[in-house]
Amino acid sequence: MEKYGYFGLDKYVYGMSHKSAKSVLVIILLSLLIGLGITKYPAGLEVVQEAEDQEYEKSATFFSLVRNSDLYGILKSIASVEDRFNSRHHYDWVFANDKPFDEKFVKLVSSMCSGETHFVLIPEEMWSYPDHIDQNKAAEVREEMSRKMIKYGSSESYRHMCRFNSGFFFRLPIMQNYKYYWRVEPDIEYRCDILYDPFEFMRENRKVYGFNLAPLELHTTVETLWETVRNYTIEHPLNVARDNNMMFLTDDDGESFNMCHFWSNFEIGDLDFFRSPQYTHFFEYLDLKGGIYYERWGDAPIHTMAVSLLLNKDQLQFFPNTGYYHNPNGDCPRSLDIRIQNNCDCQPLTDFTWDSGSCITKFFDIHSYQRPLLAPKRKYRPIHKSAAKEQQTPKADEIPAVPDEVEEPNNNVGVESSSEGSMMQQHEKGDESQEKGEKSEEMIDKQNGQNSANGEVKENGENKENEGKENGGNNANEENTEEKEEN
Ligand SMILES: Nc1nc2c(ncn2[C@@H]2O[C@H](COP(=O)(O)OP(=O)(O)OP(=O)(O)O)[C@@H](O)[C@H]2O)c(=O)[nH]1
Ligand SMILES: *[C@@H]1O[C@H](CO)[C@@H](O)[C@H](O)[C@H]1NC(C)=O
Ligand SMILES: [Mg+2]
Repeated sequence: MEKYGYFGLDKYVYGMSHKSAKSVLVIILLSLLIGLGITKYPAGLEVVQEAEDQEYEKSATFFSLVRNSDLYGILKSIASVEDRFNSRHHYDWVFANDKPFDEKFVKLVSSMCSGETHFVLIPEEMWSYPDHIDQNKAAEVREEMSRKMIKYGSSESYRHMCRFNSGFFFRLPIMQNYKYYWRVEPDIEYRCDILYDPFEFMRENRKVYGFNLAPLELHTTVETLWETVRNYTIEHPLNVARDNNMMFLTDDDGESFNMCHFWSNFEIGDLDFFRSPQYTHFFEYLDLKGGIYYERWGDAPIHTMAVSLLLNKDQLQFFPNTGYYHNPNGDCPRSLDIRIQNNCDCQPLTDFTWDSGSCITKFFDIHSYQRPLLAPKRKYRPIHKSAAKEQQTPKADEIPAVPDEVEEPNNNVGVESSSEGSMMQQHEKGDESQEKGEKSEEMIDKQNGQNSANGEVKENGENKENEGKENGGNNANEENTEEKEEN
């Protein structure tokens, strides 16, 4: 099985220059084969793979839902995506808006994309109340949530946005041309090179949903979502995958939602799944219950619950080490080797992946993946329940005493290469016993030879972090102040 990330890099780095030469060969061979009337190519013939790749490249696209006012934010995101990945691949980019894009937007944006661009207007039925929603009740809810100062609680358009992202973006006519999408929001950043092709990885490994960060949702926005989804699984048990990822969503065997969700501002997904009868059925059930408007169910928890229940858990893929950043959370490889390998310009102390407010530990635990060596070894703790307790005893993430130099190279958990030969090695036993040998981020910081000021920033961030446990990443940690100012 082919390894991705650290070991597989040469294929992606050094293989590029041969590509055009190969294409010529493919065309010649294909014409020969077609000329000979051979329709089925012999297995193992390299050109067959290459031909498939070319066809496949056309069937993936970046996707951004944006307003005209998001112009400069999305330009920044595009510049980063192109710089770190797409300038080598030229994938298409679809931009969708509930209002017509203006000329300046189209000009500036299309000139920055290296692939084909499409600017589409969202049909009204995909961006409005469904008939069954009582709009007066929805307005009352918005007022009440506004009084409670719940983020976006007062916004009507935010709810249309959540509904569109939950149930409709994959139904846009333009999206029918594609099998995979990669979602990009304004003002995001990739602070590392992405040296392999995640789309290609998704296809080759039959992955359906790729994610990156997994913070905790604001519980005030999803009061009845779990009960609704649980009812769905009871009423439609055949729709639930047998080897699902449900344990990611609950710490008490299904009784309650633990607020863990894949942060949907980054996602790489298989559109055919979202267009499938299973997902459609699931979405329509939730849509009918009205929680998108009567509460503020986000597309992130909706997608997360869908992919965690309707799919087998090996159809989900964690994509770390991209240096992805969406305020206030980011991924930054803690390993110096990986940062050098991927040309990262992120500050490892800003990494949220292994933070105590992150659910990646939980994901690794239930998948029995071994954590990267520099990740904390402590057990996943159900934070949402003990949030009050934790507030009194803020605790920095522990980091094991492993200097970068001795790190195993395949710790670059770019992606697992297969469910058997996983790059995420088997999960180590005895997490707790290792806690004593762990050290603070300040110490790791010193090992990496960085200045001590960064350690202080992290400490402040850690103290604050406990207040914002169930924040969906909304309460910025102080460590992110820098990035905020950059935006
Ligand atoms: N066309 C359009 N796009 C929207 C609208 N509201 C939000 N979006 C887009 O929907 C996505 C999510 O909206 P955001 O405002 O980023 O919401 P969020 O990520 O939950 O919160 P922050 O990024 O912290 O503000 C982004 O790509 C936005 O550009 C809208 O009214 N119209
Ligand atoms: C779940 O189903 C039960 C039993 O039918 C019902 O009483 C309850 O209201 C449902 N919950 C939600 C949130 O729809
Ligand atoms: Mg956003």
